[in-house]
Amino acid sequence: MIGAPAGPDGIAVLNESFGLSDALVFETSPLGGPVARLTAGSSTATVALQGAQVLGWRHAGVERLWLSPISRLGTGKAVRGGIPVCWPWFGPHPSDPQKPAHGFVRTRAWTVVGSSRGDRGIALSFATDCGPADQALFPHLASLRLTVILDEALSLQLETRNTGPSPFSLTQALHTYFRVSDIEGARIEGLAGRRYIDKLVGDARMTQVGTIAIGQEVDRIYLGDTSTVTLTDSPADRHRLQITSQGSGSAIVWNPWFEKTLRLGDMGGQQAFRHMLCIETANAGDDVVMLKPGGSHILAARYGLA
Ligand code: TA6
Repeated sequence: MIGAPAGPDGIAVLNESFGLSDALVFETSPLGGPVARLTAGSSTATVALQGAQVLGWRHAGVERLWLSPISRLGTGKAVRGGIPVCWPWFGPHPSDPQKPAHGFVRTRAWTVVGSSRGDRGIALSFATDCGPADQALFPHLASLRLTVILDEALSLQLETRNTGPSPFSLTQALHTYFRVSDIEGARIEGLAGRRYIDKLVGDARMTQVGTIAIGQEVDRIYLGDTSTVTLTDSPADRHRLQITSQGSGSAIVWNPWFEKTLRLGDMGGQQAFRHMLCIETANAGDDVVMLKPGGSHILAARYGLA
């Protein structure tokens, strides 16, 4: 296993060990840390070793993910945008507000553990463990592996294995920031009739009626069958993005709108909320994963043009 590279030597070792000619290249990102650049056909993706976080995905000539223009790697804070990995809890810690929101693996260096090229695309795998040093945060032992696959789509598979002697419960998310031309033109289909927890109304339980349009701050955990969701950029948009999930019983829809954008302070502009929309494949809310010793669970998402 190769840890986070220390400068050019580390990048050279990664390319020697896992590079795949021009299809998979490791380099130092302008954001200030090591990244992998994947190329498959006309698509490209960029993944940081920090958090095993996808930072960008360009498909059919269009950048599909939103990334704050003031994002930086190596600051100790999660990068705002792309696909942060939230684990082993989603949102604030259920009982200890001192613990970091969305868990503690999105800011750490993951280890590259494998790469492969198939006839249609590229796969790159990262790993990290929840070990003795993490027990104050999460008193269990676990191994994580995130595999990113770039072909005619972008797929992520997050596998958790309980490597300790005791069972534990887990909530998690692939916290994906999609780029939209203008939030008020975006539409989300596939969640009509689903119950959701409205985080902005005291966790009130509501039911989605029809297609989702966004005209204010939205922070909802949809429950039940959320396995196929479609994002349309605008009514005139021909490119409908389809999100298919596995191992997930919940999906979060989030847009901070204006006031929360100001409070967050790292969105890169007061109107940044107009160009992003989070649709997150998760196990969150009532959707909790229980893992026995030796058990494992895969949370997977695939993004492609419908
Ligand atoms: O997924 C929605 C959410 O839980 C929001 O409540 C907001 O906190 C967002 O995640 C971003 O969280 P972060 O810790 O990355 O600022």
